[in-house]
Amino acid sequence: MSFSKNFIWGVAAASYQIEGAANEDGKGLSVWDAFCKKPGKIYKGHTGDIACDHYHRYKEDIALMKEIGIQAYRLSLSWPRILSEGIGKVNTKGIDFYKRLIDELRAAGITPYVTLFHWDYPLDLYAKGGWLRKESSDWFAEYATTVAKQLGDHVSNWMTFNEPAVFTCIGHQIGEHAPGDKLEFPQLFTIIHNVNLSHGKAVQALRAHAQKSSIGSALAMEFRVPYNEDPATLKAMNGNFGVDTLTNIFSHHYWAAPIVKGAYPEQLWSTMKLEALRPSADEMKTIAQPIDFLGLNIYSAEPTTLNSKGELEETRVPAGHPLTGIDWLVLPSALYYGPKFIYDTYKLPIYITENGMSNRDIVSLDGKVHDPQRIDFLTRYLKELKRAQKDGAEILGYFQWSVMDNFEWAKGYKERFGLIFVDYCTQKRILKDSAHWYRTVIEQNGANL
Ligand code: GCO
Repeated sequence: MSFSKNFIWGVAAASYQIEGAANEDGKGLSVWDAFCKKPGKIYKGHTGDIACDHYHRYKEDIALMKEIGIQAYRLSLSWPRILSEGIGKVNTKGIDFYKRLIDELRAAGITPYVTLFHWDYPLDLYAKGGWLRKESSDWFAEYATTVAKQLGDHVSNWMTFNEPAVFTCIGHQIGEHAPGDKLEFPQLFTIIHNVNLSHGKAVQALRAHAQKSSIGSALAMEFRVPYNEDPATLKAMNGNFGVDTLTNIFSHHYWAAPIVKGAYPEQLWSTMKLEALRPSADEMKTIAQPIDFLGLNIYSAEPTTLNSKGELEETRVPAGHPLTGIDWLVLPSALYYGPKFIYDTYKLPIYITENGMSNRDIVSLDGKVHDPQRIDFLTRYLKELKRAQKDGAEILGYFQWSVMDNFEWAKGYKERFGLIFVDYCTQKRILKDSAHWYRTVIEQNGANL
């Protein structure tokens, strides 16, 4: 059995992780440019200053995507490359880069899927108070309007945000990602809400200025999967595969619920003592603009079993349970229960906007990069995605993370997620075995899985 007709096979990457050219052609600084310079924050002091030098090598990279048979490429725009100070004057050279990139993709027959914000927040706006400021959603709307006017004739698939839960939690609560803040509730809720408002206003801007758009957001939320699909656990979970704890920013109630249903959970106001921050009905209406799809970034999940008291709890997996290079649990059924749960709950078509694995890839003596683990990982996960589609979830496409090895945030260049190997000393690219394998998956629309 293959995936549905018109299923989209893509790859993904993000501006700060691959572009480099951190100080070129009028680009302003982002919080990541600044964070990487702080001692001890990033593995071995790595930075995204050069990264994969994609800013200069995009033609070569697109040619490689074409060789793999990629149908769609999910890229993100660097906000401070387009508006050096975040708002105000447009940096024409920055916009021109994205126009060239998009033209090149289209000429290669690859559809661009553009994410407005994948974490490289303008440093100047952060200095003004960033996401904590009431005005932050208007700043984002100004940026979205600029993008829609400049690129809207050539792009019809948009995502407003990438993983708002991750940059809010890891960047502003735990402080391990830029900007490195350690905030608590209620301030965290202010950030969550301003990000959601920004999403709504950006959807309005895209609808107003971009042609024929299909719009969504790429969310990372935590899912629980029944470990070993044990029937008793499955029964107890009763169709709820999301995390509901309100202190956990990865709960779908903070992200999918407001943007699709226009509501945060009612318990938030009393349990989390946030009554004073309860948004107005008008704001919730702005947030819940009609969108066309939900994007899900899924790598793993919380394995769940019943304890001796018959309660559901996160299970301690047996010693030796498979892990990826970055130490994430291999749990292929995350790509079944995650999308199925979100589809059943929110009734919107779904794209898997990220999924993949980090692996300790090396260039072998034969000059090739053999990554059977990645092929095995992707096969297992994609089989589960096929099962979700067969069981009724409307899944429009799949974007493998990542097209090439790149800067993995606080882990620097240690983690290799790519289908294409990048030698960071020479910038030489090598198609890994998994890239050749992915080509056959695309050709057969997944029938060989
Ligand atoms: C994220 C981002 C990507 C990562 C990828 C692997 O999930 O953190 O969207 O930028 O590189 O997910 O961690």
